[in-house]
Amino acid sequence: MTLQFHSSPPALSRHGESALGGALLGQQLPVSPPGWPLQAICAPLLGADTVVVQETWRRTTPPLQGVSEGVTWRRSGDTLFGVINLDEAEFAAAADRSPLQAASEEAYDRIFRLLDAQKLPHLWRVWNYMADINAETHGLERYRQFNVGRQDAFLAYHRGTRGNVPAACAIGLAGGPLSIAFLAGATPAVPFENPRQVSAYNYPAEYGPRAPTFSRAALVYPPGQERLFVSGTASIVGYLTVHPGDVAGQCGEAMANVAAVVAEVNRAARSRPFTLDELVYRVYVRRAADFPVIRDTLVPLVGGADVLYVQADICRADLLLEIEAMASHPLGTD
Ligand code: 3EB
Repeated sequence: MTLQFHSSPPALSRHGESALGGALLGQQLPVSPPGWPLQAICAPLLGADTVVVQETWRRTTPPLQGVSEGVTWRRSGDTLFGVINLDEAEFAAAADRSPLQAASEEAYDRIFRLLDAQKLPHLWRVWNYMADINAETHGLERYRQFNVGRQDAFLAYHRGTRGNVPAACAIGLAGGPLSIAFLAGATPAVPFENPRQVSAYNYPAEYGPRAPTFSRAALVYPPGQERLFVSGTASIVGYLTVHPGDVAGQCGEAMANVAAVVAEVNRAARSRPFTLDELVYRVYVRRAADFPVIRDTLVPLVGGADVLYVQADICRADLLLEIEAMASHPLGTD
């Protein structure tokens, strides 16, 4: 598995031959070849080509692949990448459960059943996208509905909901299905928290009836690699949003959080320390007009790093951006 970055225009059939899976971002997305788990993230790109494949998870052995309960997946050795898209319209609202909550729980239930069947219990990294993430329906913001459904699935499948939880992001798009991509393996991910922030799974109830189920970062160990995932990271200190309305302030604070969690990771990294200029970043920008300020704030902090800017909504209405990142180091097998 290696990381391929910013291939454009994407030649999907060529990628598909050697890929475990990937993510395709942009507004007019081509149809992906069948059997290839490719998460389509339909959103405007800022300052980049109209469509990119940001990451292709390469496989080293012929893939096992399938579609299980709507989860499209490929597996190479003990690493599995999958994507599930669910249309909320197919989920009836109940008095105590919105369609998004029901769809979120169902999506994670199906993912956990697949991982149980594949005997790959460890969820490493999850990418969650949903429409209208800040809209309030059924008396609750939709992101919070998602958090209830997600946590119920973790509980139903006897997975911990604090501490040992995957790295993740949860992002709002203009429309489309609930879309969840994930990477899983046979070895546990090593989770990390940020000393500047309250763990998301310990957020107080004012942020929703159920806390979000994710860790701030994770180290995972596919064969011959030490791979770092930094979860979606925003301008939150403790559990409070800081610099409301100040996009440059939020950008600096979010990067301070990325730096703090990477410093935590580096206390445990087995390969060598991860540096901020070697990470591959995806930055979600709520208002397209803020892109130049965000880019000008970020570039001095990340040096020559690869950064993809995507217009999307963040899971708190007062957050103007969110930054996620990843990197991979070779690791001798000892
Ligand atoms: C935060 O720190 C910002 O619900 O999976 C970041 C990463 C955020 C992941 C998730 C949410 C999630 O709370 C939001």
